Order: sequence, then C-alpha cells, then structure tokens
Amino acid sequence: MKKPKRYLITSALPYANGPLHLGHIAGAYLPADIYVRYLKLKDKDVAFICGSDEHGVPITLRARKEGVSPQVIVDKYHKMIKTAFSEFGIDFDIYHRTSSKLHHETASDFFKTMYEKGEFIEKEEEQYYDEKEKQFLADRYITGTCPKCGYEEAYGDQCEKCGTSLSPKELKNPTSRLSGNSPILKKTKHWYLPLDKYQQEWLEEWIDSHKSNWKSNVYGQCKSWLNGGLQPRAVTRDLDWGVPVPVEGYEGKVLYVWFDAPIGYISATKAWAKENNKNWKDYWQSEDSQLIHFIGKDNIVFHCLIFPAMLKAHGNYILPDNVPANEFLNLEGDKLSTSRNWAVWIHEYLHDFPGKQDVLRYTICANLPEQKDNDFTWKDFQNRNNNELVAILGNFINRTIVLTHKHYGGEVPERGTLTDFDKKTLAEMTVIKKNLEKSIESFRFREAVKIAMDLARLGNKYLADTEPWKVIKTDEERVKTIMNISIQISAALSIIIEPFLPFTADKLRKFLNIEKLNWDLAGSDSIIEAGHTINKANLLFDKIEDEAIEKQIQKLMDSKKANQAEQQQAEPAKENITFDDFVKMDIRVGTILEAERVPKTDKLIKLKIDTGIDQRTVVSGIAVDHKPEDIIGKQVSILVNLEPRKIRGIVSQGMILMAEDASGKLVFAVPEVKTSNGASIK
Ligand code: B3M
Ligand code: ZN
Repeated sequence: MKKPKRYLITSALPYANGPLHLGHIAGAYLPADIYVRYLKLKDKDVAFICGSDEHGVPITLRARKEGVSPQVIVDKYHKMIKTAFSEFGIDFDIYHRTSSKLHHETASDFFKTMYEKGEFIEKEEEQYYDEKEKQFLADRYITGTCPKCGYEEAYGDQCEKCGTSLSPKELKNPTSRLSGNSPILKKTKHWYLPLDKYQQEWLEEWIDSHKSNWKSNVYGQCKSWLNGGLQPRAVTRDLDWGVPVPVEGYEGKVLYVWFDAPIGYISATKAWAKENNKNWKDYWQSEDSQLIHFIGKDNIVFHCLIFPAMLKAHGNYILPDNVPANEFLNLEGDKLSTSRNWAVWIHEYLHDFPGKQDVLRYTICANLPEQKDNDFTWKDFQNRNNNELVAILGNFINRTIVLTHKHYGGEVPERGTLTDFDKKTLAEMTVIKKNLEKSIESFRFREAVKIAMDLARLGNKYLADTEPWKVIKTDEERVKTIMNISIQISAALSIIIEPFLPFTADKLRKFLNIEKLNWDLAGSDSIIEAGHTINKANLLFDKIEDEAIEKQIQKLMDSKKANQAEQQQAEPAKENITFDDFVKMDIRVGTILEAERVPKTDKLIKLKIDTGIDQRTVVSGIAVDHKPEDIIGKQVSILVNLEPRKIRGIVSQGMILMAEDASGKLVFAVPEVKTSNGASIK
C-alpha cells in the first residue's frame, strides 16, 4: 500500500457493564495508544476512536439482576470506563457511546442501505423461547452443555471454556437464564448476512491477500473460520434493548449487538469530526485513509470477517488494513475473570498507586500477549519499576540533570571536539530510533519498549565509560562535551518514551524545559542547543517497596479464598428418614432475651430464649461470628425437644438452628418475617 494520508485507529468498544481491568488494557487499548502517540509525534493525521458498547445481552441481564433499566447500567459504567481510560493516559480522540442518538441513526441507516440493496436474506426459523418470560432466548439468554467440550454452562453464542462459537440450537440441555426453565421452540423471522456467499465472492481472497502483513495468530484464526465454511449469520434479534430494526413489520426486534457495535466506530468518528471541523468520510470512505482495528483475540471473527463483509456489502467504505489482535494476559498464573474478581481493576490501581500510571503501562507493555497468552505478576511489576525504570531510566536522567546543574548552573554547555566514542554513541542513537520505528510499525510493542529502554542503557553506559565526575578534576573542557551529549540523549528519550510512558515524558520535558518535539528529532545529534537552561529536577520514578506489593497479592488471595468458599460443594444429603422421624422434632420460633459469653471459651454463648412455651437456657457455639450484644432481641428457630445436655457446667435445653454460609460463617436460620414465639416450624 502506498503511504496513507490519514489513519483511522480504533480500539474495541468495551461493554458498559463492568469496570476496566488489566486484560482489557493489554488487549486493545495500550497497544493502540502507543501506536497513535507514535503517529501523532510524527505529525500524522490520525483519528483515534473508541466508545462504550452499550447494547447486548450481558447488559440487559445485569440490569435485570440489579432491578434497574439497562440505561442505568450503561450510564454508570460508561462514565466509570471513560474516566479510567483518561486517567490512565489512553488518549482517544473521542470516547463515544452506542446508546447515543447519533449512533442509533447511523446504525439504522447502515442497515437500511444494506436492506435496500437486497444484501440480507430473510428467514423464518424456530428459535428457543421462554414461555414464562415471553421472550426469545438469543445469545447469552440461554445456557446449556457445549457440544464440543461438554462444559455445562456454555452460552448460546459461545462456550467460554473451549472458545467455540455456538448457536443456541447446538446446546444440549438448553436452559433459559431468565426463568431457569427449559425453553420451547417457536417460529420467528430474522434477517441474515450471507457470509457464505461473500466467502465465495471475495472474502477468502481478501483474507489471503493479508497473509504476509497480518499477525499469524489473526490470519490463522480467519483461515480456520473460512475452512469451516462461513454460514449466514442473523443480524437481528427479538429483544427490546438495542437499535430498533428500521423495517416495517419488524417492530419489537433490534439489530444484533455485533451488527451495531462496529458501526459505533463510524458514529464515533462522525461525532469527533463534527466537533473538530473534519470530514468523517475522509477517514472512512477515502482510499488514502488507513483503518486499523486494535482488539483482543476473542473479537477476531467480527473484525476480520463480519464487519468487513458489512462494510463491503454497504459499499463506499474502506476495509481494515490490519487487525493486530492480541492474545490474553493472565494474572499471577490464572485467567483473568470479572466474576471471580481475579483482576487488577484500573480504577483501583489508580487509587492504590497514584501518579504511577506509567509503571503499569510499562509492565503491561513489556508483557504484552502479542504471540501467545502471557502472565502479569506483581513481583514482575515491582522488579520492572525498581530494576528498570528507577535503575536505568531514572538513574540516567537524574545523573545528567544533577551534573549539568552542579557544573554549569543548569545551562547546557557547548560541545568540543568529539571522540570516536562520542561519535559512536550519537550514531547508536539513530540506530535505536530506526529500530524502534520498525518495531512499532509492525506492532511489536514488547520489542519496542525494550528498544526504547536501550537508549537509557546507552546513556548510562556513556556516563559510566566517560566518568565526568572524575574527569572534571583534570579536564573541564571534556566534561562540557560529555554533558552536552548526555543532554541530547535525555532529549531523545523524552521523545521516544512518550508513546509508552506519556506521564514520564511530560515530566522529563519539564525537567529539560522543552516542548513536545517531533519524533524525527530523536535521530538528531543536537536536539537541544548549547546555552539552553534546564530546570531543577526531582526523581522520575521512586522505588516500590515490598509492602505495597504484598498488599496487592493479599487482595488477590482474598478473592481466591472468597471464590473457593463460594464454589464449595454442598455436602451430600444424609440417609432418608421417615416422616414419623421428622415429626418427632419440635422446632419453634423463639426470641433471644439475654446473651452472654461463656467464660474461658472461644465459641460459646449462653442464651436465654423465649420459646413461647417457656423461657429457657441454651448454650450455642456461635461466638466466633456473633457478639452477644448484637443478637439480643433476634428471632431464632429452636429445636425445643432435644434432650438437655450439660455444656461447661451449664444445662442447655435445646438447640438453635444455624446455617453455614460460603465463607464458613454461621448465620441464623430464621423465619422470613417476625413470627410469634412458639410458632411451630414444620
Ligand atoms: N463489546 C466485545 C468485547 O468487549 C465488544 C467489542 C465490540 S467492538 C465493536 O469483547
Ligand atoms: Zn466448549
């Protein structure tokens, strides 16, 4: 492809149904942000587009669970996600949302154009239907056993265990997630995108044409879909949350979330263009624009096959030039999971490590799952900070600035004659810059961040080899040259670390008293002129102590424990008893009148209970979880005809019924509403 005039860079639109975590950042956002910052430093014309994906079943299910409307859910998370991105330095040109009017219009028009061109096929088919809830069960409204791997909780659109993409009818033992009932089959009409036809006509050929410039994991996944043979895919749903299908007779149906969400990139671009006096069509409908989608691997099929098919069928649009999808980032050896709370939440990180965005950006970048899944650990985070950011980058900058102030009052000294070593060092700077460009332009960001650090390594080596702190005693002129060159390396660093460490680059520019500079200057051997005055500096990074790391690890251990407790299997049922056995037990409602700890024991509380029949003493082993003063007045269920027993010298007349919750805590088994004492429990 000839050099593009414009770049349209998108990051996957996160679902507005939960906060952002490390995995999101590593997949679609940090790489895109690095790439865009790089392009912008090169003065390229770039639109960096993102927004919240506010439709889809996970959102409606969550709203249902919380008893609020979907709009309440998306409003809450849209705000939260947007703030987290901005505070973390993911610098979109626009962060839009798919519940906006502009998006609804754009998606609706897009559908209409395709519809009018006759691109869809209409099919009447039987689909699962929940009779109780009077609703069709698409996608995640239904679970069942995966036909591939046997996982029992697979969704109607995908098995999260083995990753297979499914349709509801493939599930064994389908169950409605709304009512828990088995669904029936009922006829409904939908519009389908004929992917099989596109595969034959052009899609396969188009994918093949990208064999050499797409990442092998991306190309490989596309090929495996194509080899399986694409099927027509429904693009409408029987739901009431989403973009209404703009065709008469289709009331009560909406566009499939994966149909409208990628169009969200277009509507967001429109909103951005309007605010910035640009023409959105220059980015979407002009051959000299280059479209790149940054996503996680679970979104490959949508961005490499389905959305391109939509764009082409609609007509007028360019297709993505590249889709550099990442694999998954794990956490401390375990899959990230929202439901298991096994995650580093970005908003929590920002709170726990204020001002340290770049440390996390750096650690994630150094561990990006570019070719295969990779792992984030807190120990590595600490090491990267202490041994690399502090010891290499921070150290070099600090020495350079301190020495320049010490010997020259902060004024950059003139250079004298250059030694071969000086020349070699300056030449090395240019090589680093070139290598860095190659890595970034081929989406190898792990390699890129390492190369960027090589420049700081070069600086450290230069100082260590030239020893200005010693030479100052014998050859003052020579030190001027050394410090001038060190300042040039520092200035080059302020440019090339910007994509990765934007907060640090900003700080460094302030130290050096310079503006943001163009990328190409990083290859020059005199970026800052002699005579320029730099500012006094503090440290670029400080050490992260063990304590802070242990706290994070503890947090994770706590969620692991909570999960294990939750997953604890219920004990198997005991042997059957007869009804007569059961009625022998006399269980009543009672009220605790008095409660006091049994001295010299950890667990026992002595209770006085009004059973409706009498007032009696019961000794109960609940002191670990309950304080006597908290339970006075509480209603309980009490077995009143249990033979009295002496416990620690006290005669206990009966037993309180307790349940053990997931964490092992004892909770009272009590009547739902206040009931008169003495009422029988049967
Ligand atoms: N909302 C899915 C995801 O977060 C998604 C991406 C949409 S991009 C158009 O996996
Ligand atoms: Zn499976």
